[in-house]
Amino acid sequence: MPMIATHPKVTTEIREVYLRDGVVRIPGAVSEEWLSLIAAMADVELSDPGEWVTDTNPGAPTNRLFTSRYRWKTDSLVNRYVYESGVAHMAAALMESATARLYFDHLLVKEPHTEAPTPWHQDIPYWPFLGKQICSAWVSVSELTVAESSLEFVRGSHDWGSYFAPEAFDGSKNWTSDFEGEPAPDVASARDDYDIVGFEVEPGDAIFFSAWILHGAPGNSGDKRRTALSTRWLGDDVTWYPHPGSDPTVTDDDTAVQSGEHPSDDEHFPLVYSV
Ligand SMILES: O=C(O)CCC(=O)C(=O)O
Repeated sequence: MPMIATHPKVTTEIREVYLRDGVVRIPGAVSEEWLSLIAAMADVELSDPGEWVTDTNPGAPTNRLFTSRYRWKTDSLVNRYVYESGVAHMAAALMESATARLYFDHLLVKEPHTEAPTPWHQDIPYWPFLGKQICSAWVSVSELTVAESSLEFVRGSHDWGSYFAPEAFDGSKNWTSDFEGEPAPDVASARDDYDIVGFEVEPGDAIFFSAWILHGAPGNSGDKRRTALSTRWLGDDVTWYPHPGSDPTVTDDDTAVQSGEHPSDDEHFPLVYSV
């Protein structure tokens, strides 16, 4: 039996739910001290955005989804969060992995009264990896209902064996003209046909979910900003798979890792947790 990570917050029941449904909420996963630091970091990032940003309505106080990625190398708070918050360790334990490497950090701010939903999608086709042990840890800094844009999932869809073509979050057809995968199903128009689970969250709860699960979020109908910090984790079985339509932030030009190999590249995908 290979060694796998264990963590006190990842009980057998929680791990089984994650493996069966593709998603699980861990209450109080991240301690309170991080939350105000993340909220303050988001304020700074909104006024002085980093390199990998999407923004549906720059400067606006409503109707705006702002995202910023790959800041663990340049933002000391994000770097400390990656290494010290404990989410890498929990991700490894949930995935039944001995290790967790960081793929990227992702700040996702949805301003109050933002109508546009986050479209239903799978993460894996956007990413230059294959493997089952790959997940996100999405942490909200505030209390949220689904109507305030917490996340929803199609339970069990991580096991469908599907690979859906990436689409841009701003509603344009695809985020590149070149992509792999079949069109994603229109879950929003046929919700009753799917086993949808949504999560209300308290500050510091983490929603861990497989990169293979279909998920989305409604707009933010509430009066407060929705700030979430998601980190993306690679476990033992993950292999490098750059392909048409995959995330251009780290490509074959940046790494010596060859297709089909585990991404043992500490410069780009640092080993954050190991048993
Ligand atoms: O925060 C959101 O609205 C979307 C999050 C998401 O789709 C993801 O983290 O993969």
